[in-house]
Amino acid sequence: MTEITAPKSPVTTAEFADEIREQLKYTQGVTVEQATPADVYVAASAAVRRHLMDSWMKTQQDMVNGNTKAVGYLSAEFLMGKQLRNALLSSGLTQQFDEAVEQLGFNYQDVVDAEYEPALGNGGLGRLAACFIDSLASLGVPAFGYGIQYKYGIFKQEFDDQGRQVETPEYWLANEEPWGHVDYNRSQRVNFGGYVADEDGKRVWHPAWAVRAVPVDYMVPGYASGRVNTLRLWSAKSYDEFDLLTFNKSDYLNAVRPQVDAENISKILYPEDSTPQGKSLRLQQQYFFVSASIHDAIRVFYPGQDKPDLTTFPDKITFQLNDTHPVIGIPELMRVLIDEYGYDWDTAWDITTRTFNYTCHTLLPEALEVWPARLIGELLPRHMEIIYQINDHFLAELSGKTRDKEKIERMRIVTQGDDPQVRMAYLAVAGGSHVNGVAELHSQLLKDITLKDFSDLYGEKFTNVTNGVTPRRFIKLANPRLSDLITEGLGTDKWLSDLELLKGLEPLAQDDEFVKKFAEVKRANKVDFANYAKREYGFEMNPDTMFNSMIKRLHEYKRQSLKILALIARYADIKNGNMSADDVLPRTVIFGAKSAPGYYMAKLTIQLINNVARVVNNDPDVKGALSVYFPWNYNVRLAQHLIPATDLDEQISQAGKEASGTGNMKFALNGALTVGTLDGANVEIRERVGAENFFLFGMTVDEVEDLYAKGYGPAAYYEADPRLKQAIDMISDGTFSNGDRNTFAPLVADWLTKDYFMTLADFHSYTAIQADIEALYRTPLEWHRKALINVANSGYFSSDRSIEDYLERIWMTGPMD
Ligand code: 26W
Repeated sequence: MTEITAPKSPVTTAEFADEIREQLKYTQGVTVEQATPADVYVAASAAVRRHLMDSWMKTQQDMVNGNTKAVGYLSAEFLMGKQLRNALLSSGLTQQFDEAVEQLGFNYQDVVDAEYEPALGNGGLGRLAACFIDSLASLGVPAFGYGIQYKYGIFKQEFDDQGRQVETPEYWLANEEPWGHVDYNRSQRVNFGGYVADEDGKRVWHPAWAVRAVPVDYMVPGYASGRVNTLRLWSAKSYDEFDLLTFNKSDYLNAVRPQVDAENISKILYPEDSTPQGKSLRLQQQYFFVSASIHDAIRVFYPGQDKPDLTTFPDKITFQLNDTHPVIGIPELMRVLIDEYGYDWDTAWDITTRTFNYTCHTLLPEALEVWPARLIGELLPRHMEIIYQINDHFLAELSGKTRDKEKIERMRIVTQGDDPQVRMAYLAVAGGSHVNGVAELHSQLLKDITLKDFSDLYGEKFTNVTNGVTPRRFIKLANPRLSDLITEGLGTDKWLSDLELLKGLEPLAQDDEFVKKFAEVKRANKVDFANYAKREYGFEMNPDTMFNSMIKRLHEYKRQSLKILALIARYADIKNGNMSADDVLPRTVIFGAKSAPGYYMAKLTIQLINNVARVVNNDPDVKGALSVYFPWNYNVRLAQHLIPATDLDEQISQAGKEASGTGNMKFALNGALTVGTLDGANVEIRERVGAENFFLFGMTVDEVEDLYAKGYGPAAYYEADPRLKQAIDMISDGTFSNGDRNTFAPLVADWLTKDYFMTLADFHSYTAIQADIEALYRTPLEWHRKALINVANSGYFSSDRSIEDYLERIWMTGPMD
């Protein structure tokens, strides 16, 4: 008997079909006959929302009336992915929906496809935030996600006829969006600019302009918890008022400028991940959503109170700072407490430091945001004063802790000199209770290197929470076949809310019949993906080849270049006659990656991949042995299709550079094997699934450090390895650029002279491990056995476990009663 714990359907198919008809008629004003799939999508979404409404309202009431501390997850990005199927899953309406839609005369896939993906994030950090709010709701923890409703999400990626990335705007709100509820009655005023004056012994901020932050509320339904939390994304609106003084001076255009500019604040998501641009608009965005969120939390938790006792604020809510982007919240809460509520400095500081915690998501020093004090001073003059004061207090505190003057200098929150800079990560450590990295190795490196001085003096603040991913979206929704097989194997579907139960599959890895079923699931998923790729991209993929994927942002440290060089070397093996096409294990290599629009090397790498794909796929000599595809516009939807169909996953960053990775977890949970370095969460995945079930290669963090110290010369590797030399030479000689030797010259020059991420040094071990990979793949039963062992041992990488770790180590709260 299989135990089913999934939410039970509240209505029959016929009833749900009636609800859709009602929505179509009374909200949208169309008959079923007139309706398009997009109409049905909107109607069905509205109908599901109604089913969630009671739980949503009750959750909000319980949150305010109960005494369980809430979590406020402050994040500039929430990369949610499509909403409908997830909401159906949580409300137990999946089957009713599928059947009702068919009854109404529609194809359910057309209806689901009508949903536009809200792509309000760049990559890992934004998707993690989305997984975390899913887990918070599923665990019944009272929580708000707070962020920005950007009008334009991450750009849409296309490739031109040269294979170059072209960015086009992603106006996801062009069509009706049934999930967000715009709540004009709960807006907040956010001020900017102006000056600060001394008045009655107090510092008083006189802002120059303001925007109206209007909340757009999204339901975050928990899975089998009966709870529905809120994701509150702020949208910027202008105020209907203008500066009469300026206006009377007959300078109309300047008088209305603030109104015109105001709405720009939430217009666009910055497409940079890792290299902050220090742009004024970005700081405006950060302050905008953080200020609105802090005031919102006070409104929610002290309803109707003019003089709330905010010394209890840290008992009501704990704010998690998702990277440095919301760190301006620290001086903002100080300002609110001191200027708006009259608390003294020490009380305000005590409240503030007990309210905030900070998660760092990077190891790249250039990704830690630093703002010019001049810029903060112009936009937020009162905050800049407070930051200087925090800096002074902090330096005083430090001199009580150490006599090491140089150390104290290094730890300044505001640097000295002509153009002082505010280091947001330092401000976050000083102004919060806890700091965490996102994988064991990353947290260790933060303590040893990036934030060493801080960890020396404030060791107790530092902790680790290894990332995780939601099994609801990334197993159940993305991979229904595997989900059914897991439920069959375990005799229960409880694993969806307790992923460690996957461990129960481990004995089944010794049962050849079960392993064969598991292999059939993979095979069927590959056929599905091939069909999808044909339909969406016009690609012809052969599901009888190994599907080998590398999907992630394009960044030098992630080393897509290592993959492409190895691929070219394999291509050359066949061309040279060193290997016959028949001897090669047939592989389909699939890349998905966006590059920051201004990141020259990354964009050139995209162009190279596309051109290698063009040459390889059109070469009859390698036909059947090797093909390369680069589906454009990689997003959550594509990930959900590709991950379940992948045999081999690439996690090949230079050791010590990838903070965690979360794609690696999604792949392992979907029965792909990983080829990877000892970096980020790869280390923990390998530990759990077993070294014999993971393809490890490359230098370790220590070896990388030693080689840097010794002096790294990439040219020597080029000279020493004829396969590497030939691969690079083929790029130089124009094989992939119609004979043009200049196109990829900057990449080649970089590899041969700098190669900061040591792609060349790891080339040999990376290509050597391919023999093991291919040998194993030639014995399918053994391959799939190992893949199943990966699934069985990856339950730890559920975001439910991550959230439980946050609750216990950082937030000190738990589920509502
Ligand atoms: C423009 C400034 C900036 C700087 C850093 C924008 C975005 C970032 C992010 C921190 C980049 C990011 O997404 N980091 C990724 O976070 C994931 C979730 O913790 C990790 O799994 C990835 O390893 C890390 O690269």
